[in-house]
Amino acid sequence: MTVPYNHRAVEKKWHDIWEEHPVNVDDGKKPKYYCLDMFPYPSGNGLHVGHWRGYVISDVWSRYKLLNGYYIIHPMGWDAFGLPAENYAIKMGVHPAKSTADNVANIKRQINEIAALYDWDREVNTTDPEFYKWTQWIFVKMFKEGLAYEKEFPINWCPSCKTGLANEEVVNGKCERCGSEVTKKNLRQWMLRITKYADRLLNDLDKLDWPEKVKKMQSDWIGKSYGAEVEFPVEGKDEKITVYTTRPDTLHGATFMVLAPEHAMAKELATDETREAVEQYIYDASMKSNVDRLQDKEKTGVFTGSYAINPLNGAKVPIWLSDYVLADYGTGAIMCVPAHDDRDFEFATKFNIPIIQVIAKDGKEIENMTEAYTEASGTMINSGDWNGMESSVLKKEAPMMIEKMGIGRKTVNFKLRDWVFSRQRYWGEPIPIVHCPKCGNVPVPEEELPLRLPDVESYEPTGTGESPLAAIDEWVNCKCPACGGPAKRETNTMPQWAGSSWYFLRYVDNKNDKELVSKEKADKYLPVDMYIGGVEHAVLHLLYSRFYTKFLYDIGAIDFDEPFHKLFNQGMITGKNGIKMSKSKGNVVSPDDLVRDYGCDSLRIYELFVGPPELDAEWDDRGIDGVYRFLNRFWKLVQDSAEANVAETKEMVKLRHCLIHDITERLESFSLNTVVSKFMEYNNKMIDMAKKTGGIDKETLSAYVILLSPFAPHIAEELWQVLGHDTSVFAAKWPEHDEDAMKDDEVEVPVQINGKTRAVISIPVDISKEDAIAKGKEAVADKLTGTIVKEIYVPKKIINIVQK
Ligand code: ANZ
Ligand code: ZN
Repeated sequence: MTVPYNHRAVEKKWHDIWEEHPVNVDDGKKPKYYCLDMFPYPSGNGLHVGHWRGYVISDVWSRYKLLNGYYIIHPMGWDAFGLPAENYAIKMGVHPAKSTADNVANIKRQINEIAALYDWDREVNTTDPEFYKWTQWIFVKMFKEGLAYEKEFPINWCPSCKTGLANEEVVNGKCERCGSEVTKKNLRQWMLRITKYADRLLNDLDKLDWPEKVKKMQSDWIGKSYGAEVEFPVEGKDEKITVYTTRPDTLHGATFMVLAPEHAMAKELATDETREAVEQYIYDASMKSNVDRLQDKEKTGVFTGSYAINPLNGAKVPIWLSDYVLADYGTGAIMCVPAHDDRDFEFATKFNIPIIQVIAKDGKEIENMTEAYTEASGTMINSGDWNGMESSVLKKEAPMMIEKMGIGRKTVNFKLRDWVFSRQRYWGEPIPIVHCPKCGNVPVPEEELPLRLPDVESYEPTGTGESPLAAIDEWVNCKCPACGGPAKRETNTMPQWAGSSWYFLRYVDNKNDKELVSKEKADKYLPVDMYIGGVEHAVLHLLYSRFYTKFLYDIGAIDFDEPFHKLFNQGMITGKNGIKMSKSKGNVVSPDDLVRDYGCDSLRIYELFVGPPELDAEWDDRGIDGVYRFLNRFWKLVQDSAEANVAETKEMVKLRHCLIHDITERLESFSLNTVVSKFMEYNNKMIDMAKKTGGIDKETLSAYVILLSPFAPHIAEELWQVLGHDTSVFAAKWPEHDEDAMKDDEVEVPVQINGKTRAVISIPVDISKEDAIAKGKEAVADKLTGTIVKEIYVPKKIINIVQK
């Protein structure tokens, strides 16, 4: 009689044993493998099955590496500063520190149910002063290096969160957090000069083993473009307007010029007749949010009344203002070539501005243009000296030619902007700067860090653009660290991204109070080998982390300049019909009940079985039954076989090596859902085999158990014991397959007469043609009634006899 599978008993047993005897230990000899999860924000909703999926994927990968002889760094922590905790505090009157701690406790309990290899000794929490001491330390270093600076300018402002936002936090013109439309507000801000790293952030993408999609998103975000600045004199004035263009080849086709309404010269270009309309237009544009401005709607604009002179051919071009030109890109002014640019075409059509073609597609001028011809391919026309040149060639050479003519210069532009780094909110790291009337901005001395976040009575954002910290006089008023005179503390806090930009470094040395990370530990354990998390972080967190890592490399704090060698983005688990799981939609599936009813092992496998790990998948609880049945059947097979203790057969050996090969290959390519289906397929094969042989040999079952152990660690550990092993399955070695053992000795081939299959026979794979045909004829002897005219044997495939 075999013991039935009782997932609760088995899982509880091994949970306790592993706690006493961890399976992943650093013996100082094994190579390290650092497998990192994107750490969670401890929200009050707890984890749903979608979060679980990512953690299961990373744990499977970690355990696989463990079985391949590595010591695994697999830490977990909390990204706990930020708006949600603060908004919750405002609503419920609970201190964010308290609600955060409660949420951490709950999620930690849930995470523990995954039975992942997390090493809780390494835990970090971004809101812990011993952690944010170093977040502040990095800021002070950046300040000293001139990378953190103050600037007043119109920033993205969320009227509902009452705080400024980075460009990266504005999605389609809406606040990434709450979905409100983002407006503009003039505020004094702390900025980080990430643009200084633009080229390195772009070029070093080549070093990374990341999904191409994410690399592309980053390079688009950095947005390097090559072009020229061209200076257009203003008619009747001593001034010039510089435009930025990526298409200097089209310079002869510029029939007007457009300035952003915020351009410094916008107002002075107005004439008496146009002044009123120009000022109205500038005012209206300043009131519009970026969504309104950038959305693809009908173009608006106003003619200033002034003209510029095309420096190449002396043509007079009217100067307009329009909000489709952005103030903070290039020079905030453009030359417009309606024949070859879509937006310019639309604008020119609307305002009746002439359109001059300068590139003849396939050598012909287009009659009745209905849209711009935007490709840089064709022959130049209407372009003076440039006529006859190939546009693509000219595009590359024109910047140099323009420079030689003294009418402009070759330039490079980036879309990447400096990072708006202050938030007018309470729940974040205080920016460690003191404003002294005599000395200006003075950083808090490094030995005085952390600068602790004080308690406040009200977390309400003031809405004036000041943080609630501004209301605490005894905190704000301080002594200048430089001159000792009266000074005031900076009251803005850091954005949520601050802690997450470097937390992965701290895990390997989280108790060090002297350094962010010691040289010794950094050398030993860093950088991250595999990073697993959602794709939504492609340009925010993943770009910031790279920037921080490069900065820390530059100041000698670490000696590598890319944080994450390999990246895997898991897809999202959604509710029915692809709807994102959320409390408000009422479609959140909690893992808790499933763990209770089916066990951790079943849920782990089912999380992988729902679909390719990189794709989104709809959750449906019902499928977990099938996984549960699979584990039950496997359990019974091992129990029965262990008792029967049969010797291995040729087929069992072959199956073993095929299994090892198939599982390893799929695991290596991260095809985790097909790993699961392979396990099921082999399980069925073994059960069928066991019906004939009375059981499966121990070596085959042991290999199976090792292969299964990263996926279903508890049942694997239990069955490993049942098979008579007395150490942990995780101390075993990942098995290797033997190509020869996988080969078939015999193959089944159809025997055909005149192309019709009459029998199927089993023959040795290396049989000679004569023998194969002889055997074939024997099998269909009674049907061979005519004269044989041809005998064909396609090795391992078919025998065909042709008769008349
Ligand atoms: C003339 C021209 C002719 C252009 C043509 C394009 C096609 P990227 O690749 O994004 O750098 N531009 C420049 N500054 C701008 C601003 N502040 N706001 C809006 N548009 C701006 O694109 C650069 C091109 O975008 C520039 O090249 C300019 O238009 C426009 F057939 O100049 B082009
Ligand atoms: Zn001072």
